[in-house]
Amino acid sequence: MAGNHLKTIEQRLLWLSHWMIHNANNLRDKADGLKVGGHQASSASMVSIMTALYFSALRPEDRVAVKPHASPVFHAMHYLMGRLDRERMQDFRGLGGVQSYPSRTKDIDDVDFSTGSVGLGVGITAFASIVQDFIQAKAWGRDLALGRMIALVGDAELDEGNVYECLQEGWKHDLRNCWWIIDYNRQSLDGVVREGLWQRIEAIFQAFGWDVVVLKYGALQRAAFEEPGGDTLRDWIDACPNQLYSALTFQGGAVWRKRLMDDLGDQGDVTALLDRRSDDDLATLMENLGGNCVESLADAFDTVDHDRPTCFLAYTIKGWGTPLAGHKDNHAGLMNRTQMAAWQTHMGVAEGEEWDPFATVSDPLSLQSFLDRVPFFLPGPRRYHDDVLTIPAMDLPSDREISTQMGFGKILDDLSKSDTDLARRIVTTSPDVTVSTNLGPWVNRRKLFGRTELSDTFQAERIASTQKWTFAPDGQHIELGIAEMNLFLLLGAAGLAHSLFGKRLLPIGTVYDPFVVRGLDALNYACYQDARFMIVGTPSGVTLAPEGGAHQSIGTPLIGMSQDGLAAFEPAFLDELSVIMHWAFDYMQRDGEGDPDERTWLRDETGGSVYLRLSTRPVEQPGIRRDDGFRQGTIDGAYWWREPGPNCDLVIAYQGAVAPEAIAAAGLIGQERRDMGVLAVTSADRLNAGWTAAQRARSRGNRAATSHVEQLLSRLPRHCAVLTVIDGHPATLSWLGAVAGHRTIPLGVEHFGQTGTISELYRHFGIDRDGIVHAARGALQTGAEVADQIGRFVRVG
Ligand SMILES: Cc1ncc(C[n+]2csc(CCOP(=O)(O)OP(=O)(O)O)c2C)c(N)n1
Ligand SMILES: [Mg+2]
Repeated sequence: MAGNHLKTIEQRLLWLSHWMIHNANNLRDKADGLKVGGHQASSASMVSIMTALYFSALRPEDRVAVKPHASPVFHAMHYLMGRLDRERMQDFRGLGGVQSYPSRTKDIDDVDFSTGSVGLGVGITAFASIVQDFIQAKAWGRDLALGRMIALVGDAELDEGNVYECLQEGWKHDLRNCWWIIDYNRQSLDGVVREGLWQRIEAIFQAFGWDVVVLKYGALQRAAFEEPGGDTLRDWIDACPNQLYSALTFQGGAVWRKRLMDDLGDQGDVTALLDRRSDDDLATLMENLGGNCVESLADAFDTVDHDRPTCFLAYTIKGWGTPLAGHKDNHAGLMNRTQMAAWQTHMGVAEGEEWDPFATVSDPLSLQSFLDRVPFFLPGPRRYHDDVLTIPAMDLPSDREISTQMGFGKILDDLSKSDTDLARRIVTTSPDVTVSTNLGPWVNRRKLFGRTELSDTFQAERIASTQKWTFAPDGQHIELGIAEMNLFLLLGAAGLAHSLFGKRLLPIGTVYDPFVVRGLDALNYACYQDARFMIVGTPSGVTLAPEGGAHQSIGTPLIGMSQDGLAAFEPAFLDELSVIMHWAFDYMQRDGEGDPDERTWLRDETGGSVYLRLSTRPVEQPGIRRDDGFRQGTIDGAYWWREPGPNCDLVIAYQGAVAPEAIAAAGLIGQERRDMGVLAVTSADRLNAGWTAAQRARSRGNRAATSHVEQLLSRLPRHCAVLTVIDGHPATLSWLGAVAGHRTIPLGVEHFGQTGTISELYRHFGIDRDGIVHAARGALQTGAEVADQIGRFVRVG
């Protein structure tokens, strides 16, 4: 009975997913005449797998990353369950409609992981499982019911390197409760995959300790193999090249028969086996691969009675059950109107009933009562919450001279000594740069996470070392290998813990700043899913000096500015860093449910993740400032280090580790120009975001909206020049002049890779104090000339 329902659901999902794509491309008004797209063939390939999974195997604690281009099936499923309205279905890929690829933030149905960039959805499931283990091993997390973290994977998706990076990391962490179900349709976007890929897949997964379950034949095929001549048919199928199998599938029953008769027809039993079937039945038989057979799939899922990571290699046909089946060009292919009309008849859907979830269902009441009892859907949407943690005051180290990286380590070390909820919920991680990014003291106290205890042999052997490397279930640092993709996938998973598992974590990752780029797409997806974490890029810029030109970061401040969902800071002093970290722990916990775009003109209320770009350069500290103006300015992105006077004709605006240069240069110039100002920028990102947001708000009628940077700069005289300086790309700050119309001289770094001492490199790039003074004098001179010219022009005029 359940089997019948599964078959009915599978056919309903096949129809609805294809109809929503057809509607969007052929029936709905298309304002700009562009193709809408949607992947009918990729969806068809997955309907059986998703039916067996969601309607039979899954339990509410399980989580699934759905292959991006199976999004129509995913939404059709929620529509069938009555959890998605028809309007949104009709608006597939439209503004406010269901998304092209499942999205946690933009879709309203119960998406567990946003996918779209292939490979990332696969990887995050492994890290979600590790996070789940991390939580359950803690006193505060014991009540968590462990679920399976499941990825639905396209076979070509396995070309993405991050998949293998994550396999290796999973093996190190004793990964469990993780299933990857490969839609082995042997087609990618462009063509047909190489022969024998399955052997490579099997070997690789087994090498990393995974069980591999191959689902090659469906129930019909297995039954046929039992008939006389069945062995021969199976051998033929096994030997058939992927391309040929696809081509024959596309051509249908008569061509299948001819080819099989040509190859095997002189063998009496096989001929009889084929003769017992009509062309249509023969096509159905040949297309009845394991991954297109709900019955076989449901059985296979049901048989797993352990928590070992498991890879299901499910043979499927791309475009299964449709006229697109098997064609090598079907990835972006869509049924045309004529094909759709014929297919509608074939599917038995009456005209006018295309959107009816239960069209063609012979016993709707029985199906409804089955759907009402599907375990996975029973509890409703699974978006959880957890209490907001109180943030204790943070003590500041009193060093007279210290770098921001060192200060970060000390602040964390202080937290590690405290017995607070906040400290208990912090999880740190780093791609093999734990010690060199100053996480060491934290790890010494809070230990590494491992499901089983593992003591530090060096300690046991009494060999002197500053670092204790002890693993324990209550450990709070997750050790990662070098792969930066894994870092951001883990931060993504841990940063969603409150929503996925109802247990809040405050994840902090450290990485060498240039290698943010190495994990950028995973960072983007972590933010896109509204995961909450702190990422610390350190050391950064050319300031890391002799440590290596090849480790310099130039563009990361611009990444910090342009990355949605990430507030980027680059403090220079420790009191700034402490204010920012305190604020960040709160910002990371703000309620961001729904789409942050939609709710407010300043993202502040919705919260997000935080990026700190730090440095190893020891900087003399100004003493600890505690006044509200300083605090608020630091968080909003800037404050006056030196207030400009009424006749100010020069402002030096700096961000980050170049602070001593900017301040010293101002000291030199300021002797002649008492009114000059120095703007300490802690976050070009927040300054800029406030500026554009205020403009949008004003254009929407909120005339009072004004931003922090506008308030800071609008008081400067019109002729004042703004010199900006940063150890990073000058574009980060060069826009400051546009805020209130001031001429700007942007200094920074535009070339990569030269080693040297800090002073050599700063001089080389003109961001040392002399370089700043020189550029400022030039600007002032030009400024005077310009003013003079304007004056003359005015006089002449
Ligand atoms: C990182 C990334 N690169 C490229 C694409 C474009 N793209 C979308 S689907 C696809 C091919 C996927 O083939 P497969 O995984 O086998 O899925 P199938 O459609 O066959 O089920 C490609 C290249 C993408 N979505 N993400
Ligand atoms: Mg494929």
